[in-house]
Amino acid sequence: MRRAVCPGSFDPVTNGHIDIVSRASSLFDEVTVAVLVNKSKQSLFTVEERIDMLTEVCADFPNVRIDSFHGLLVEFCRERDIHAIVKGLRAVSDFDYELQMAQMNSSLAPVETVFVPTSPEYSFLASSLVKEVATFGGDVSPLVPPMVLDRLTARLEERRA
Ligand code: COD
Repeated sequence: MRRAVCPGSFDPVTNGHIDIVSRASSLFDEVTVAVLVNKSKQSLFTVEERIDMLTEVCADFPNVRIDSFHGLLVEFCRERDIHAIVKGLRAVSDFDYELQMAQMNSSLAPVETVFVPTSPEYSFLASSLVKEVATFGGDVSPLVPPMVLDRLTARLEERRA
């Protein structure tokens, strides 16, 4: 069984993430989307809320499951017998850091990182920018699934109240 992990913060999941998960699901037998639990990082959505959103938007991919992890990604991979990490590459600016992480991860455990080039329509897309644009009233509807847009709008309204 060829297993892979798509790790990330997913705060919130965007169409760029879904594109990478969809392509990973066609390359591997089983794909785990793993949400990093990072208590030191301020997030807009809780880990449970992010898992809920991912579960809903990935429901059409039968070989994709959602999980969370804390600590080192390679430990998560070791525990689940996963030997591939799938990452999306948006631009050259992503490459330096992603290469460094890939090399560090493979020095720690028998895992390969597979880079999938982003689809051009998502090359500028990042969760942080989606949150910033939405906070200031910009239209992010082409960038996230409708359910995520609803939750994002509701969360930002709660924060403003
Ligand atoms: N197009 C294509 N791919 C995209 C896009 C897009 N528009 N947006 C995001 N992605 C992909 C990228 O591959 C990205 O890496 C991934 O989705 C997740 O993105 P985010 O922004 O949700 O998550 P990050 O970047 O905060 O996630 C970082 C990790 C959690 C992967 C990383 O910090 C990690 O592995 N941490 C665990 C601790 C660890 O093991 N550290 C040692 C590393 S050497």
